[in-house]
Amino acid sequence: MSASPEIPQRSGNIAIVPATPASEERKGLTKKEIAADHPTWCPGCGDFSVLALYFKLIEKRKIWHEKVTTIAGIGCSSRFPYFVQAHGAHYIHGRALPFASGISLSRPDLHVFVFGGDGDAFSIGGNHFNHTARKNIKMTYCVMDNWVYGLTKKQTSPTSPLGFKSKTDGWGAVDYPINPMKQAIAAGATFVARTTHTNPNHVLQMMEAAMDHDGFSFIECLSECVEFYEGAFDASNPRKGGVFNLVPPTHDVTDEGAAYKLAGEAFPGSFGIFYKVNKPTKNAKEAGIVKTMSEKFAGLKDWQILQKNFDRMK
Ligand SMILES: Cc1ncc(C[n+]2csc(CCOP(=O)(O)OP(=O)(O)O)c2C)c(N)n1
Ligand code: SF4
Ligand SMILES: [Mg+2]
Repeated sequence: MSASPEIPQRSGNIAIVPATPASEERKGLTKKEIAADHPTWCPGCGDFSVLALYFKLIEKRKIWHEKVTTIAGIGCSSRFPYFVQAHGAHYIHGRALPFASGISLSRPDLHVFVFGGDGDAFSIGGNHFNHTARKNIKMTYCVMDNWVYGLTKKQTSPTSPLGFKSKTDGWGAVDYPINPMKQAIAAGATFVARTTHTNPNHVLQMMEAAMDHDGFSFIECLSECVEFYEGAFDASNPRKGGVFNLVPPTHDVTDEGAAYKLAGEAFPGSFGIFYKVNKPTKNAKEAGIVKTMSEKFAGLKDWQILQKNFDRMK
């Protein structure tokens, strides 16, 4: 909790970010400046498109190298941070969100992006998803849903549809899939959107809106695994004879029931923002506690205030 010259400090709910002097005006980073290793995904994998749009977002929104924070779990999609030349972590399978929570809560000057797959998010990481959403910790979680475990070569995932034949369900999947949009709304996410890698403009739009949201923002981005689930999303791709329907303009994004109803539409469903409400974040609440305690125990060092608290618990 102690002040550091490099890390902006909190004052109540407001992050104090040092302004860049006009003389130091910087240009947005180019893809060349932000791209790291050549992505090792299979040719044609939907994940390429999501990465390209993340680069576009960084360039368009002028997120500087030292502010880019890209976190992931394990999976093909979770290789994401390797390919971004900036700060990031490829963390433990299913545990990207708690890791990202620590960064978000301690660094109010950063916007944390988390990328990962459907297995990472809803199998092993399912509990973390629910708890991070309900705590409304400020970050953007983009789940690249391919309806399969790609990295481990075709096992049934929690979003695989009934009947999907995989190495773990040779006769076809028998378990009912989860609906990521319903799960996010029910868990308490305050921004819930759906997009698909085949519509780049829409992906960028959703990433921007999610980044601008003060809270836990969730995006389900359909991202085809051409190796183990080819054609999964053809019905949502007009170039493959499918339909891409936007959320109707009459939809009220603050109406939880209406959002839940949209989430229940049969595939390919609608794309866009289903749900968005403003609720105090854990970030703001914690900052408030830090401020109150610092005032109450003025003169004490941060660790002494913490020690007092621990002593009370004995
Ligand atoms: C604790 C642990 N359990 C299992 C694995 C094996 N494993 C690695 S990735 C993965 C699932 C990946 O699927 P998904 O999250 O959908 O990502 P995708 O590869 O499809 O992008 C599994 C089961 C692991 N790495 N660590
Ligand atoms: S296995 Fe599937 S998800 Fe993984 S890189 Fe290849 S196409 Fe993409
Ligand atoms: Mg997957």
